[in-house]
Amino acid sequence: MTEITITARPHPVTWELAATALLVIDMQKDFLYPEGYGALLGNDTGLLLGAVAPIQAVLAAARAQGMFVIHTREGHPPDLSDCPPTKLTRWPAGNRIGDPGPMGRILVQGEPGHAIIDEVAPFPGEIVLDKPGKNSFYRTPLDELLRAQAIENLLITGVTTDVCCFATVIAANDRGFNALVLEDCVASYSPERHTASLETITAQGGIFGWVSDSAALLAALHP
Ligand code: TIU
Repeated sequence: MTEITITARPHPVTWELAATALLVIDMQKDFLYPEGYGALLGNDTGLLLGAVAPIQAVLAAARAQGMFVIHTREGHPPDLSDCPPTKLTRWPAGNRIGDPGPMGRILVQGEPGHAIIDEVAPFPGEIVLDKPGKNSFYRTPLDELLRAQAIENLLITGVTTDVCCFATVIAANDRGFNALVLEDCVASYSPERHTASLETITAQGGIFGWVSDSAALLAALHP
């Protein structure tokens, strides 16, 4: 048994390494490249690119430790059968999930834009979960997979801070998992919402979880 202590706010955590998993959320071309879903929603995708190198460093460290690593991808099958009408019709026709774009159909599984960017591509054997919603537990086997590995603690990385990462932290908290967000390994289309989400997570003594960064995790893994 190996415990690690990670400097974090509102206070440090000491976690069993074998009970800690790394979640890499939705690092897909559709969110990070200027021709995909994120851009179609009116966002500057360049704001997300700063998270790539820190995630690479954390992935390398986690893999070296044999940590349980799970990647997620937001998207829908080609028939959009699991896409709620509310998610489909909230934006004007031509700017919708399933519409054709430069990277294929927007947010559709198997299309080029749906793929995880090469820089943080899953290794063979790592789990990749397709999810139709923002929260990574919704209509995925994530809960069962974590419990099967006796995972209690989640390190949260990926995009975007205030949407899929935030939704996943809130869901993890209700399901009895600890969640710690590595703030340089998550990014938002809005620096203000990034900061506000992290502030909400750590408020009230850590009401939803903790916030730390990649340097603190690497220091904890290699004291
Ligand atoms: N729009 C936005 O910020 N994010 C999403 O729609 N999905 C994820 O965060 N993955």
